[in-house]
Amino acid sequence: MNCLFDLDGVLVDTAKYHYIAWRNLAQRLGFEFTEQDNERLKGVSRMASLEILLEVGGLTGKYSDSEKEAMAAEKNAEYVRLITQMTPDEILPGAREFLTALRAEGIGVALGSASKNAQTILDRLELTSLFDAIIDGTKVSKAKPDPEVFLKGAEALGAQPSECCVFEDAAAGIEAARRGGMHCIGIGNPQVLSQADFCVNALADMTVERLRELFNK
Ligand code: B16
Ligand code: MG
Repeated sequence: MNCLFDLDGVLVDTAKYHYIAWRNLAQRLGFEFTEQDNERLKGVSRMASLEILLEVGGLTGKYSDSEKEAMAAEKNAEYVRLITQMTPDEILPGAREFLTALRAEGIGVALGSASKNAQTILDRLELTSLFDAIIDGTKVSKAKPDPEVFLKGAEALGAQPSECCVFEDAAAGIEAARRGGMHCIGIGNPQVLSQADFCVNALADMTVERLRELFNK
């Protein structure tokens, strides 16, 4: 048995930092970007996020590729400034305890995140040593709901997809797990994450026993 974890929304809430940096970019471009708009960016890659932001501002098609690269770089520079201030206090409830329990049982643990900043975040949270493999936005070419990130995670753990369980907070991530042939546990609203095997509010509600039940059913 092996576990694959999404990062933002599962182990830590980085969405609030993405929001600050995207909102400030929108402000410089002359429009307002709300927290509700930001919901659409969860689990979405950086460049796809920029396209959504430009759509919100009615600016789709107004900029060249190099101008968009520059905007994304500007946003990322601010985001990186924010996440380098993070501390282990920001780990979401139960995450460290669950990862530690999995390792104690010899269960493989990998990260499957869209973020190109995942390594910085895990280091800031002092979680890196709890992972056997880290697959992030620097190692994949296809964004969720494509299963690439999770298939690479399974491969790095030396496991078949059917021997893996994905923990995800975004519908696109659940779909990626399903398309990869994996079990999947949703973190959050069961109505939004209806394709998951089951949902919990947070990793604090997970135990190794509950995971074993899922695999034995
Ligand atoms: P970066 P996840 C995702 O992380 C975030 O949910 C999403 O909002 C962000 O745009 C994406 O990472 C890319 O992040 O700009 O740092 O490469 O949920 O897949 O862990
Ligand atoms: Mg996420």
